[in-house]
Amino acid sequence: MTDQPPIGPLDSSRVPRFAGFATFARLPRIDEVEHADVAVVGVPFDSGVSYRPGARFGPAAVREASRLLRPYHPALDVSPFAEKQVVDAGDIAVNPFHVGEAIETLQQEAESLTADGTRLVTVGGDHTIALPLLRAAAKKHGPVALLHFDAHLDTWDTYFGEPYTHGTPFRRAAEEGILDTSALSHVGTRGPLYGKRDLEEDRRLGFGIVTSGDVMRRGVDETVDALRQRIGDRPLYVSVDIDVLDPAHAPGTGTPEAGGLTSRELLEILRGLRELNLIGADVVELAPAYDHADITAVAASHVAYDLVSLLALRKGE
Ligand SMILES: [Mn+2]
Repeated sequence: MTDQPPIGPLDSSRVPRFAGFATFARLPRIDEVEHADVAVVGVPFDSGVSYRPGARFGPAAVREASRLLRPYHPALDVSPFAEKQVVDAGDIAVNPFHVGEAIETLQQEAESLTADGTRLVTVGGDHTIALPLLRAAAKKHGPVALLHFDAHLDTWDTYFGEPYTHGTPFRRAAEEGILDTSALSHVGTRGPLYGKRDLEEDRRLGFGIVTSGDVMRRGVDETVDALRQRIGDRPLYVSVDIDVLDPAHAPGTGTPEAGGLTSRELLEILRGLRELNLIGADVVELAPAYDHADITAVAASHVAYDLVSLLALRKGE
């Protein structure tokens, strides 16, 4: 056992981790506390996917896999749940038959959840949800720097003529002026594209690319240094598509690409973001039906835990 006091009513020395309600990391529900500093919230929505569906079951799988998370984060030297009031805010229910309405609902719910200063770590759901989350973040903080971990650019224009899909959120966000175009980075990008123009258009929107191969060649520390320089003290939103990981580390996702990051590399890069001005984050595209032995769900739950821990490290709030 640790020297930390048990957090919340669920002391794992008395109630085993595999028993009880599956809130994220066995945290209290949002309606059980007066105020939340950080809320983990699910968005079970996958009506924007272009290939394998199933990310609507991501939030439930992350909650289940998160039972094993313990309250002290040694690499960041923080007990996030003791440092800040962290809660599970449940799921935001959105219309699975109407992408436009789902986006509107999600934006409103995100705005209301963050109205009192609560920071969100959102668990998707497909990547479509990043657009309304960024809109809500920018309404509060102005245009935000974006660190986007993904195998794909997600700056395509349309699919089948549709502008709101999981492959287009960052094109829309850039067009809407809610991103700080001096600090936009994709990390872990790889795999075939439709053409060279994809890269040219992405660059025109202001994005820099750190490919999965770049991370391997430069290593974590050099990668982190370059990202930190680009981000500075700007308000930062971090969006993690779990397909940034190699399919060996994340088989349970909708559009897998060979040659990705290891879960160790991803977590180490995230830990390198400590003391930046992180204002919100998401982890998306976990599709548990394609998972094996919870590999992807465990990875996603650890990513969410690291994002919560980074938010818990924020001083003076
Ligand atoms: Mn994506």
